[in-house]
Amino acid sequence: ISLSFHTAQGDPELQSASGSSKYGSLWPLPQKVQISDVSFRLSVSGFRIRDAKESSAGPSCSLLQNAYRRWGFYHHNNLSSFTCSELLFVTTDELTVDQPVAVLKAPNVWGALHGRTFRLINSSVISDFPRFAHRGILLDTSRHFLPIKVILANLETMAMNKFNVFHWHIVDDPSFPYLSRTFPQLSQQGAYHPYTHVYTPADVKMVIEFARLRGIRVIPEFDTPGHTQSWGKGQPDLLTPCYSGSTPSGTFGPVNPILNTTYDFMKQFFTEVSTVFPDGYVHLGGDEVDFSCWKSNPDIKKFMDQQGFGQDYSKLESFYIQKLLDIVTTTKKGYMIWQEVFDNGVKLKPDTVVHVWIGGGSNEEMGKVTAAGYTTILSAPWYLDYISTGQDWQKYYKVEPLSFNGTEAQKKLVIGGEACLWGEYVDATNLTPRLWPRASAVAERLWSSKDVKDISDAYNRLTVHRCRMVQRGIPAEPLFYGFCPHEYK
Ligand code: CP6
Repeated sequence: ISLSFHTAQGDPELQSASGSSKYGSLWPLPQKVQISDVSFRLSVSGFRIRDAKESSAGPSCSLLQNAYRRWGFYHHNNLSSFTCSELLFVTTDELTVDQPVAVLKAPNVWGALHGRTFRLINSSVISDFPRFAHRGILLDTSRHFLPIKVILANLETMAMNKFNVFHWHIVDDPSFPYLSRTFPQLSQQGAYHPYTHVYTPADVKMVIEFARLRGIRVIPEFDTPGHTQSWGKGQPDLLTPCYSGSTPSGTFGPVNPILNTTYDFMKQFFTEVSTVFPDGYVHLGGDEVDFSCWKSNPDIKKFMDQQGFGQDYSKLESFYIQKLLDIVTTTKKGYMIWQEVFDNGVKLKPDTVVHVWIGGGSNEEMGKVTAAGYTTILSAPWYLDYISTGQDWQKYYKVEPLSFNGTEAQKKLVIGGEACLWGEYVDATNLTPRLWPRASAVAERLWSSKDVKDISDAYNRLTVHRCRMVQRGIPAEPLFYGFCPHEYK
């Protein structure tokens, strides 16, 4: 895929209003940037984008035509509806600004989408590709319902930062906003409101398509057997009844792992999920299972004895997860799971992605998971719901995902990471400024080369990148005192 950007030559007066980085406002920094002294003027009227003659997808690819429109470029409208639906996310981009045209080459449409990065002030050659293939943001729509508008605005901002995975932690203890066609009573009973605080099939479709047009995958998480209080409201007998002494206390614990009806339900539910969400992976959770309710229940005790699990409730947890994994495998999906599932020794498919969330940046768990041969993604140092005063983006920025002890082969198994914005203290009013530009620090860590780590250069570029987000209508918070150029234009 190859396209060109027309510019006009000349005008040394026109300088970028950026800070002092020689890379201007480039974010995340491309793998390789060569900037020469020859400069061009950006002429608004003369600015055109067109697909190169040799382009294999451009003119016939509505995905790219839509991108040009979003980017505000003049382009020849092409009414062809051919969709370029390759499912390919590892990209190599190459961009050359050489005299009045800039040429962008990418091996597939997703690369071309990320290839908007360019610098036309000086003649330049940019060649670019991501360091890690999985660059995600987790949003939690259970603790607080997030209106579709907020989710879409976030996807737009993710694209500006070259994130390519939206991890949708869609349901959890407090509410169940996913409207299931098969089990509508789950959201009817479990959502904060059965009509206003739900994601209908049409909503979900819209999110997925909006994301796809920006090269972003949507991976839903349906976390079980813990974090499922809201499921119990619309699905009686799904959760374990807790006991106080010899009588049920009226409260419920994790999913009940000893009933056949549980697995019948999961089979139907995940079959639906596999058709609603087209991505090859689904996140199955498996984190933070509280054993106290299981321990109180006499039927569970009996089952533990029968199975020979003794007092080891993590064996019961693994028993459940194993059956769930087998069910999900029949839906032809791969799965991601939180690290506890691996820690408990559950037998996983070789392509399982283990999601590491406990510990810090230099993470022993990453060593263990990769030594066992599994692919992994890192979130432990990137819990963006945790706030403190000052420039905490720098802490996220300084993380080196491959700093654990391990072989080269192990390091290859680290496919990326995710910034998590858990929803306890976040709703539509504060999500965007809390996430951006702090998540941009994670974006550069996951995209750019390992040795891009000059904090003051990053500060200069990120300050301008943040102004660009604000200018585009994203209320991203400031890094420090100062102002944006657009404030006085
Ligand atoms: N919800 C779910 C959460 C958390 C997890 N899972 C969580 C745990 C500890 C912290 C932040 C978030 N709120 N479902 C753990 C993956 Cl510090």
